[in-house]
Amino acid sequence: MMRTKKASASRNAAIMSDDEHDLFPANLLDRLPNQRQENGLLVRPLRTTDYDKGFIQLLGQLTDVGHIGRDQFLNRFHSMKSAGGHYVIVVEDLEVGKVIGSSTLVVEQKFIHNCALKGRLEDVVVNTTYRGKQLGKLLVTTIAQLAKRLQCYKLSLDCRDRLIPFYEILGFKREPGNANAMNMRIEAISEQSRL
Ligand code: 16G
Repeated sequence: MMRTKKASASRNAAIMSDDEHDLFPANLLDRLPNQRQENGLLVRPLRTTDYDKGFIQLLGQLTDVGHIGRDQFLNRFHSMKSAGGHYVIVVEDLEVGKVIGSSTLVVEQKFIHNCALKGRLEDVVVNTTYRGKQLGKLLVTTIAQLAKRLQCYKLSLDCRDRLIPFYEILGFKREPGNANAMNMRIEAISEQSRL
């Protein structure tokens, strides 16, 4: 089933209730070259109601998520929204009303490169039962196009070694002499001191 983008956008606006909010303006995703709204799949910003559409469970397929209650989810959502620079996108299977894929663009403000913006691709995940449908590619290319639209000067990521070929095909490069991601794992902090 193919819909026009305009019809689909207004349809989605129409079904949003008063307490339903997008993390960022949905029109930032309009007319991206790769934007796809077909086969009952919709790419859109994360919404407050995605807690009930399996968003947290989906992230659990990427890494440890912990037990996140609705209030915790909504607090983090609103804190990201007011901070700005956080663009979490999801793919919803409209037929079943579930979020089945997600990826995030975090935009960092820099002084270097003439006060440039740098994008980081984070938390790319596709529900295991939907793999093999090029949804990972769709999520990554949508973020790359959004980073371009927001005028980031580069987009970086870190990933499991086995995924390097996947990201290379999508245009990421291990730059000679500049291809190391390093981590310092920090011990758990108490609930009170967490932001
Ligand atoms: C991967 C993800 C990163 C995520 C991390 C979680 C991409 C491109 N990379 O590196 O965004 O935060 O896994 O792993 O999606 P962790 O729980 O070990 O930090």
